Amino acid sequence: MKAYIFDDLEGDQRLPHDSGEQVSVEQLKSIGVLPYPGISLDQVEAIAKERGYKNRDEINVSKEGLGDIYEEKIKGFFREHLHEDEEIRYIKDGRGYFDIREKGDARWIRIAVEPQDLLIVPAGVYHRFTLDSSDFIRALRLFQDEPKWVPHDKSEATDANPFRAQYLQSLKA
Ligand code: KMT
Ligand code: NI
Repeated sequence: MKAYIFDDLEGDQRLPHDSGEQVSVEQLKSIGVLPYPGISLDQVEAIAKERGYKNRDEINVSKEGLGDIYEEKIKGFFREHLHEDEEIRYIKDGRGYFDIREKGDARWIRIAVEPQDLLIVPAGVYHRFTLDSSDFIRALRLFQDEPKWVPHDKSEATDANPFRAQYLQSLKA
């Protein structure tokens, strides 16, 4: 689960865009992102129990998996957005990149995920997702209760969202 600063150069979102500046696990944790690289399903179950994730489903992000809504979904995942709940993903197959705003929101931290990686993205942080050039990922999505993770695209409204405010407050602690 390599993490680095996104180079912010024009070009295919599916390419690595690695600036060469590494981001440590401590830096990720300092913005509330929890990486669990290379864990087993049993370990996922233990974390789900501990954090109270009761529901789950599986998503296949690929042309085959999404069919007619493929293009629209790929575009939507890559728009800067936040959720009012944690985004929890356990990668079963394939690869992709989660881009998460660093503290202060100036740059993207790009996290490359691969099979057996679990990533927890906190509520209120701006982020986006893309497939890599293999164009396929299959992931377990975990939910605390009802699947409730509408993406709220960045706007003046999300800047003022209470979950956003709570997240920013948590960074000061
Ligand atoms: C999301 O909400 O960004 C996704 O579900 C991305 C696909 S799961 C790796
Ligand atoms: Ni999201």
